[in-house]
Amino acid sequence: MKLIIAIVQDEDSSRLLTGLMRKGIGVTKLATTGGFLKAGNTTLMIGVEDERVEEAISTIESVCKSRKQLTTTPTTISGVTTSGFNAFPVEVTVGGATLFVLSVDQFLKI
Ligand code: 2BA
Repeated sequence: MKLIIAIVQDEDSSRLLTGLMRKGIGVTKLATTGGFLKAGNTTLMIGVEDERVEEAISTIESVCKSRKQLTTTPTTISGVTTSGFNAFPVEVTVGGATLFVLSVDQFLKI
């Protein structure tokens, strides 16, 4: 068995939950925050049998889209780092999904 940890954008999370549940793939949704943008995103914990990992990944691929987002980056003026004030906008491309696929030693329901 594998545990897929999928970090996705909030906009895609509802459709992805529905898509996975329709296929009988169990999933748990967590509200999370990205370290760089410090904005909300969604982390899904998806436990699947080894032979269904590709199916789960292709479901994620079909739903999650990359998007461009504007952020402001701190600037340094005279050695002083500013945040918000004097910051300039920078465009970043947030990926459709960031995935970690881990091997599961034991899967128990008690
Ligand atoms: P954030 O950390 O908020 O990052 C959002 C997007 O900002 C990233 O998209 C990337 O395009 C950009 N970015 C991140 N760090 C950067 C940096 N140091 N310099 C310039 N641009 C940077 P993604 O790479 O698609 O990541 C989307 C979200 O996935 C991340 O949100 C974070 O929550 C998670 N993530 C990405 N890599 C991770 C990792 N190695 N470990 C844990 N979580 C990760």
